[in-house]
Amino acid sequence: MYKAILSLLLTGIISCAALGQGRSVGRIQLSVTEQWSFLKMESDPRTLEHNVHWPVVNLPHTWNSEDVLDARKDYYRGNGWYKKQLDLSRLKDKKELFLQFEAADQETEVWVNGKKAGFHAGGYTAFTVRITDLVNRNAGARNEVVVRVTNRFNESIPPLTADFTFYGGIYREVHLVGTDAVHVTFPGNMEKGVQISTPVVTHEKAQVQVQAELRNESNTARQIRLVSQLKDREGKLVGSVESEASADAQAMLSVRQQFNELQKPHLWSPESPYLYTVITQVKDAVTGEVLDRVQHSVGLRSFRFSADSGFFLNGQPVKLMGASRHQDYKGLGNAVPKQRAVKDIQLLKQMGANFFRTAHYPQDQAVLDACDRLGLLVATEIPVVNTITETDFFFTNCLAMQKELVRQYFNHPSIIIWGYMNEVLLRPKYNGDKARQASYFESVAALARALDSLTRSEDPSRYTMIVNHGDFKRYKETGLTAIPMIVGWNLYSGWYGGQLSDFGKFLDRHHQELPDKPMLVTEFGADADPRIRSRQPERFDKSIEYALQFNQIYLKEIKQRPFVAGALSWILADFNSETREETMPHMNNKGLMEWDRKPKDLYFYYQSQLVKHPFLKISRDPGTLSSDSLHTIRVFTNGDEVQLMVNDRTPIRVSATNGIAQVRTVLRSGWNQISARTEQGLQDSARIYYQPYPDQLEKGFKSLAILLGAKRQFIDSSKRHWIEDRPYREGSWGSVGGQPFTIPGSSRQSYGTDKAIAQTENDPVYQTQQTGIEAYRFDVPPGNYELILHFAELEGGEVMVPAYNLRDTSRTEVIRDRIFDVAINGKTVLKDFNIAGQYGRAVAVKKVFKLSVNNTGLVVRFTAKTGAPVLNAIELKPIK
Ligand code: GCB
Repeated sequence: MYKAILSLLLTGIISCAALGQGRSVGRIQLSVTEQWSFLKMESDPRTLEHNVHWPVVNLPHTWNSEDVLDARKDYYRGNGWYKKQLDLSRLKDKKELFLQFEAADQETEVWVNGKKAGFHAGGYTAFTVRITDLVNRNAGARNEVVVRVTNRFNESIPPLTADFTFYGGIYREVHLVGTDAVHVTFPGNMEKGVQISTPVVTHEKAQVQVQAELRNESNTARQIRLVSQLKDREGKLVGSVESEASADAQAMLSVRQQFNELQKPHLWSPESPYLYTVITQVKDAVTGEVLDRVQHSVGLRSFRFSADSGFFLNGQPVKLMGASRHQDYKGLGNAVPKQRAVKDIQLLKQMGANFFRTAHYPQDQAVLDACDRLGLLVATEIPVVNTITETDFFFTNCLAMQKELVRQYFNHPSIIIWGYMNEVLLRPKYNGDKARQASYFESVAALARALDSLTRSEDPSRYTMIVNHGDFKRYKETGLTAIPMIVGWNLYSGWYGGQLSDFGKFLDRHHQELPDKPMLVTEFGADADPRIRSRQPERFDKSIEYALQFNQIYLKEIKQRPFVAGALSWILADFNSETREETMPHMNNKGLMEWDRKPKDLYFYYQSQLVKHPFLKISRDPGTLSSDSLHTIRVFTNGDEVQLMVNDRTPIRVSATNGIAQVRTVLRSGWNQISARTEQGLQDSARIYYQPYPDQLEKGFKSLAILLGAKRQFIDSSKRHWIEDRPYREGSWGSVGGQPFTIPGSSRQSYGTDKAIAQTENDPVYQTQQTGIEAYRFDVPPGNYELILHFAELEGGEVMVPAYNLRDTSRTEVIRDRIFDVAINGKTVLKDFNIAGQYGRAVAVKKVFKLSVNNTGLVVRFTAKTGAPVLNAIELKPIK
């Protein structure tokens, strides 16, 4: 048999743990990821009269990796067609043939040789189609598979709306599988495969059970022997069990087995993710031939949640701390190779996390395998997000999806929670009709009850969860806090609304009003655009400084409360959400890392809070600039104090508060050498480039780039650092008159707009503005200068606010005429300037002037004709 395995590997036959199936020998599994022909078109290309060229693509594939970033307010949601000739030569001896799709988003129809082979609804779980009777096995015969995938909106399939992008395509792998007529079933909506349970796990002993579901596709009954072996990590046999059964013709068969109790088992935990292996072989009872063989990892652990004292693993209290992950990646969309996906789990583990949420949908099996292997506890879920459709079709699809989730991921020891709803009362329908709304709420509760009881009956060993947004009363009244075993809360006090101090109060309210319900903080986070920095951080400014403050307060409150079983930062990495605007259009940038997984300071902050070993890291970020030489240096550490050395000066001691040792110290212009060390001898060093901006514009000053109406700074795509404006002071520079632009009626952000700005990749340059400005003055020495004025009309028109914006609704801004003149040193350079009239609204407009200035300094004057003059940003630099 070993020889057989070896030759299978040598001939390139892939046997991997796809679909939670484990490795297989009796069956053959071939990867079908290369050289598919693909067409993105609505109509069926097979009905076209003329020939069309089908470009070639490899899987994983999505057709949306680029259009989700373009300036258009949508992305292609329609049909994509894939076709391929199947090579069956290696499967000649196999009676049964299947195509396995690990996932395709979101409705998939499969034809083989022109005949319909199957259909699947839902973009995140796997499905298998039987093609045995559709293929032609004659030598040289062509077997063509055609797949239609569509990601169009379908009110019967969740997710309906959400703060992420519904990329279309076959974005995970596809396999061709050949089996004997008697085989283990494929876990899905209808079948269960092999399920391993561990009903008893203590430090003293463990019980391991196997429940195998088989199918006999042949017309004759077969006598089979099911042989299961339990091996330890070293491959040593520690348990074995055999059963005989008769498999009726064309029927399913279920066999339950139990190994002898294991004594003193190795338990699985994040610190010690010890995995046993269960190998299940289906043999012909008469000949002994192996008909099928599947293999699964098994982790032995016991766990429970308590409403008072949190989570316990193997009898010990463990605070569950980690992050959620969306599956997309810069440049790839959701079509992410397995290795890349697994890297995320390694990064999470290196962050010190022990907990992970596959928000908001089932993720690649390779990701869950990595959690098993590396030691992360997991909450997984189906994508019922924001809203539901009150139809049988929708309910049926939700239930089928949940069944697929539980059955396909059943054997992962890392999984402890099955979720099934996220913020489903976020923007409840029928706000104007309370009676209708009450019946909608009843439908939501009915769906929740159905999903909950299905989940409990499919898997009594794990917990169920509903995840809510911060409207405590609404979820309680609707009954959604009573239905699941755990309530998850997504809390953004001090971000979308309210104060940072409301967060702790909310946690206490849960404990008081729902004293029997275990709880998790399933989301918390603040936008963190690494290009935005602030010396006066505030809510919704998108600065790293505010996000750090936000996370410091949240983590402190979470740690203080034992009844909070755990918490998940939103989110491990930035992700695409096509409908978003703001400083980074189309992106949700609450990530601890950027979209390409470059860590932000937030990631290092989490390391300081979560890793168990001594930790020290100097922030490499350029931070904010100032006009004096004082710069803030930030060091992340789990020690109490660091010794900081700047450019060979005498080291200074800086104490760390809540994970951060921070000091304002003098830096020189240009490169600075910083090193830090802890008492235990841990060291880090960094080179930081620092360039204070000039207060007085003396001869030889380099340049100034200033954002008006802003309390934040911005580093643009060419690494230019824009600073915040200030009122003019004699002998210096600054604006005269006016006030910062604010969104009419917005309580969320105190300056600037949330609209994306067209014709620029540097939106923040244009998103703030001084309205009613009278002049801008630079007291420059005589010479030649380049002056650039940046404008954008920020006011007016329809603003669609996506659903994630919890409290804000879409708004219509008044359209007002705005016409003004601009003069530089008395000379009119823009006459009757009408930004919206000439360029449109929310469009970047740049005006460049070359000037010669004598000893009068430089004055840009704005004269209103209609409405108030505005200026968004200004740049000045001396030229030859
Ligand atoms: C939420 C949602 C999540 C969003 C997040 C946000 O509550 O569950 O899908 O992405 O807030 O960033 O607004």
